[in-house]
Amino acid sequence: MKIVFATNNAHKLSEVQAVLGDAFTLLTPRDCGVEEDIPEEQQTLEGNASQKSHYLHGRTGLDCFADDTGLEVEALGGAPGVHSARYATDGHDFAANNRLLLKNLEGAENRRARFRTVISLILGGEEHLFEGVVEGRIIDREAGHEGFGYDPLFIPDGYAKTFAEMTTDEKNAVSHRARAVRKLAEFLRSIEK
Ligand code: ITT
Repeated sequence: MKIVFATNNAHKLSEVQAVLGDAFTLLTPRDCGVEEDIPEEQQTLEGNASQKSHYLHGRTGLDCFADDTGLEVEALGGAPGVHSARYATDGHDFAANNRLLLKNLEGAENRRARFRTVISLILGGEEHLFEGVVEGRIIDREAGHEGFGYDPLFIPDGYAKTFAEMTTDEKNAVSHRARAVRKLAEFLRSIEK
């Protein structure tokens, strides 16, 4: 099955392709002639995922899905949350975001955090939402070079290493995104029958 993934994030693309396997061919916005940034201006993950999938569907008329993800830190009242990409700066500056997160958690005893992914799928003009969550904690210095974003600071519950110290397959065994994508895949397989 061919489906468009409304993302400009190459890390997300490879994680999602690894979960979906060969039965699904993912097309990027660029593959469909969409070169511009896809807008995400809402105040919730659900709103942003929905805005991105609707935008791409509007531009191409194709079935597509989008992922919006946030890191929700308990001691910071759920921040950076929907603002995860632009926590420290206007751009996607992962290093600056991680520095700011560590600064804001200095001295905090409660390091609990969760990643939450919301996927919006537009299929035959109708929208379907899927969610994936992983609970864990934020450590006090970066560890590992795999993955992206906040991965060097996040250890999922039941593990002794960060997402950035894991292979893609190890991260996909427990991650927020993989959990949401497995729900998406199950839904797509069920309607193909
Ligand atoms: P698209 O909107 O093009 O899909 P994006 O990078 O803008 O890509 P999001 O708005 O969903 O995606 O992501 C917000 C930020 O959250 C992202 O820039 C990373 O800093 C962080 N993030 C998302 N998923 C992550 C993951 O699996 N591990 C670590 N950080 C992640």
